[in-house]
Amino acid sequence: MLVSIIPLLLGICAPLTADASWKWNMTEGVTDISLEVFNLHMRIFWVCVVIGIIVFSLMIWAIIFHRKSLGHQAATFHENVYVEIVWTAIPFIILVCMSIPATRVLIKMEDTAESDLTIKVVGYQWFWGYEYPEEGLSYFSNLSTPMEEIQNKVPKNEFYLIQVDNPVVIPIDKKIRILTTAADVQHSFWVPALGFKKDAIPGFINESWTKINKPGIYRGRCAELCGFKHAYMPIELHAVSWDEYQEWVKKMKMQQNNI
Ligand SMILES: [Cu+2]
Repeated sequence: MLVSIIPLLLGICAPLTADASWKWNMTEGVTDISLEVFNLHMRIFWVCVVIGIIVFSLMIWAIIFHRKSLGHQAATFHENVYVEIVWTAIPFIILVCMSIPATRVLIKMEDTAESDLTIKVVGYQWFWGYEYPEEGLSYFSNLSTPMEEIQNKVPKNEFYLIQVDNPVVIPIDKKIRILTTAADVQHSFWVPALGFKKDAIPGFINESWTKINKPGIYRGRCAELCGFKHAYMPIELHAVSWDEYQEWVKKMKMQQNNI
């Protein structure tokens, strides 16, 4: 039995190890907040690993060495006040120790004060709208994957279903306040590299912020099932230098004025 299972498991795992881009863990992201979230995740993960090792070791040890067939009898812990205090107090202390750094990061995530720029993100069925109130700029961002690829008439390109016509452009090293809302049903703005996900709800404006450290193209998706083309509204975010951002604003304004 075991002999036949091992090659099967190796077969399943082989493509995962062969693909270097396949990662087991969550992303560290490209902002200070996303790194803090990652570190928090790792710290809590190791707490869980230690608890898991202790609990399962005790359980396996008890199952093997204190089994009924060896003549052992079940212990009577019922209404043992000392044991109940201990197994309530220990998880309580662990949870409090985990919640203090987590709350600190959450409070930091909510602090949108002193931002350099505001971007309003509006979710639509099934595309995104981006508004830059300070720049007087607004536009829509639609999926740009050709229909022929979706209908399997031509081979799919490497950015299949994750490419858009007008990406959202954000300058790096600036604190950007992001206002998220929706025009029809609920959507959710999620770019994993930024380390947060914000619901886009009609009639509500949710606030968040980001400060990207590294230029690059970061991709995300709508993370709230919003209808039959939910998979067709990706987010493509271009993080650029302040000068490149200014250039892009100028270009977009010229395009808008020509229309
Ligand atoms: Cu959606």
